Amino acid sequence: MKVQAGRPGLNLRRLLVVTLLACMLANFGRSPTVSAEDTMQLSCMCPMTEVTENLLLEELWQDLPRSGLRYREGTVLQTLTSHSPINIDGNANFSTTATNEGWPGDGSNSSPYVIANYSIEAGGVSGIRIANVDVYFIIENVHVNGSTNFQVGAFQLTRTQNGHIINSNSSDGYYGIHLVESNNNSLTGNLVTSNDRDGIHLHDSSNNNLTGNSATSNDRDGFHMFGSSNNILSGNTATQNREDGFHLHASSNYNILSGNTLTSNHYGINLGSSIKNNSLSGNILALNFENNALDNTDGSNTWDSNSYGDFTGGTPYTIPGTAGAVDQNPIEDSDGDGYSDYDELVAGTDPRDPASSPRITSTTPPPSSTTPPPSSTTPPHTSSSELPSSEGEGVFLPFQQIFALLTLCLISLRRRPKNTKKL
Ligand SMILES: [Ca+2]
Ligand SMILES: [Ca+2]
Repeated sequence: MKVQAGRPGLNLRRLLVVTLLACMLANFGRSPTVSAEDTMQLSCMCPMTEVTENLLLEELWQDLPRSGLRYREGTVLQTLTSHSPINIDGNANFSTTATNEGWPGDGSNSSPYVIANYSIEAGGVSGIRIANVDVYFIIENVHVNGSTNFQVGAFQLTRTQNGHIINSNSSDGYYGIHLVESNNNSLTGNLVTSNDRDGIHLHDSSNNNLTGNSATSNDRDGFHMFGSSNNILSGNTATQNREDGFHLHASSNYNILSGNTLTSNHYGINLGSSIKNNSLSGNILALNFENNALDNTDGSNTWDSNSYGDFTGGTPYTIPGTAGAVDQNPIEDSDGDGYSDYDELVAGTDPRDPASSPRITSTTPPPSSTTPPPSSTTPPHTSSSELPSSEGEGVFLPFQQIFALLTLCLISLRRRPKNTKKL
């Protein structure tokens, strides 16, 4: 009777089989590396499957409500949908339009209508025109181009209040944002650029709040106020506008202009003859072509603690113009990093951020001396198909190599004589 006792190859074979199974399981479920070209081919072969960035954004958006983030924060992830120009006249028309369009909200203070994530080629007229409305509404992440008709605003509010225009853009129109006889509105974080007239124009409009808007390369003023009073403009930027950064005239009174940065315009701030009792403080006015500030009023406006690029130090700064206004506390270095606002603007650093400074730029060693260049640790990403499929997931042998290794082992074992013994 032969009894197999102690087949040394058996345990090794079992070990190899287990190893093979483990490797197969380790590979199971791994996503293969897919290049951009592969993705395009997949899209072509499977027209019902959208392998696009939009899909990824939509998936992120779906997660936002569960994460508790607010809708307003979530909309930045949305891609824009092409839409025709929108024209609303009156509260009833707003309600009907909101229903037809599927816009959220009911027009109340707690639940404003929301018009969001549109791209509008205006073809001359306003991208969004809202008139004779006092319901609450938000316009957010809307981009308008080409509102070129006479006195048209890409975003036009006429005799309207309680509106909030947020993070929206307008370009290549007549006005970027135009408020006419419209009070108690807010404009926040908008970009208006390359318009034929002013970036933002307030006409007989009061008690509005303009914060963090940017007006760039417009053919007239960055911000223009005509007969508009009691508005607050803070943290806005106007640069490279053909005329003024801020231009107030025609009895625009009691406005508060603070913490704005106005550079590379014709005038930084220009106060016309009939302007009274405005407060101007903490503004940075530099590199403007004609004057950083101009005051031709009766002298009732308050200039205090502004930064003037042409200030030479030593004495209070006298505002150019017939008013003879004086800033007793001119600021040279707004962020206290040791470099004047003027020098920072010339150097391209942020005059309001102490972490952004010519000193930091000049003394910080270049990244190559302290940090290995990316090419030494990470292969250049010239193509996603060049990425290792195991990137970031530890050691991962290709399946072909594992299979070849196991095959060699099994062949060598089959050639070994079996160990048997007789009882
Ligand atoms: Ca500084
Ligand atoms: Ca700085």
